[in-house]
Amino acid sequence: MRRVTLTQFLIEEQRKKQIIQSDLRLLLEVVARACKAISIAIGKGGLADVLGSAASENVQGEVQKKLDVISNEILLEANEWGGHLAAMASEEMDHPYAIPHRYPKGEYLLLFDPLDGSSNIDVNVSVGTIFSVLRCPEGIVQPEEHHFLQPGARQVCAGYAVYGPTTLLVLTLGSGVHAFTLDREFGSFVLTQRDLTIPPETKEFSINMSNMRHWEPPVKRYIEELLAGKTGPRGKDFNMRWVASMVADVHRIITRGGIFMYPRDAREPDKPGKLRIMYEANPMSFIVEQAGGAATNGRQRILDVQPQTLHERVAVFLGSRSEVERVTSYHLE
Ligand code: AHM
Ligand code: MG
Repeated sequence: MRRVTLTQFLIEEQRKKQIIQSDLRLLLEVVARACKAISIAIGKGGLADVLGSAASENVQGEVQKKLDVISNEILLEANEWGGHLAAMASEEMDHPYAIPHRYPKGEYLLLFDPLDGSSNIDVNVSVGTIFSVLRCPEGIVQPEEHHFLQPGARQVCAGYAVYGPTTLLVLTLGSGVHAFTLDREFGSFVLTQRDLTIPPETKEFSINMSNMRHWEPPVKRYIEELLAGKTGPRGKDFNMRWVASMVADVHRIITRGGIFMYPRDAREPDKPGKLRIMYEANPMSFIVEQAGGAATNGRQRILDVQPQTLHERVAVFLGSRSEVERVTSYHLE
């Protein structure tokens, strides 16, 4: 097979489909380079002083890991100077990050979860970076928080990197989902899978079962039916997997099917779930839909939800279409 690097892929897409302008291409290449740098920082582990907690909390009151802070810095530094962005927002920062005045500004907004699943970092399990690109509303030179609050359907592109046995970058520009593997010797991302598709049927589900007592009735009903296996209403046995890194769980689903759920629960009744719409749910839903799957909050397509605040949370059901439709229909009954 001809070896296609990320750069070549993006240039060819631009020629064929006219879907990537050169500033968007620059943006994606810069994000990919930042993911490479994060991958290197993570890979050093105990050899460098990067493991463990930083002495800080993020806006959600979660203790930040040193690598959360390092990854956030890497993404900011890589992206602030290129002239392709109007502003950035991160799960790890209270407010949007304005592009410093000394640099030119562009027309895109970049949002990211710099290190998703970072509670796994000290135990050497896969973690990742998730990102989403929106267009800055026309005529806005100093974007504020409300300029980011666009429904996920307006994303221009989205992607994630998984730092696992290999480092992978998975991307959608709204025309299929493609995976690139980091060739560590050459230092470049190489296209290894084109047009990933999620099988519509599955026998695998992904949820943190320890929260079962806090779930709403439709989720309890759905999971109980899966657990009943062959002799239950579903007539087949299901298998469960939960890495507790959304990137790793979603990547498994993109690869071999399944359903991923983080429902709202009674622990924090005023918060609809744990995952954040702007940094996690929207980009992953865009990718999953582009791979032929579905993503809802139990009641509505996630990409149609109008976010009200930057760090808003949302319930998430995504993956193989038939399962997402079933659990959504239980909520609507
Ligand atoms: P994070 O962005 O702070 O790492 O939190 C998000 C992570 C997801 O990757 C994962 O699906 C979920 O939290 C796991 O939550 P739990 O520990 O409740 O199982
Ligand atoms: Mg996260």
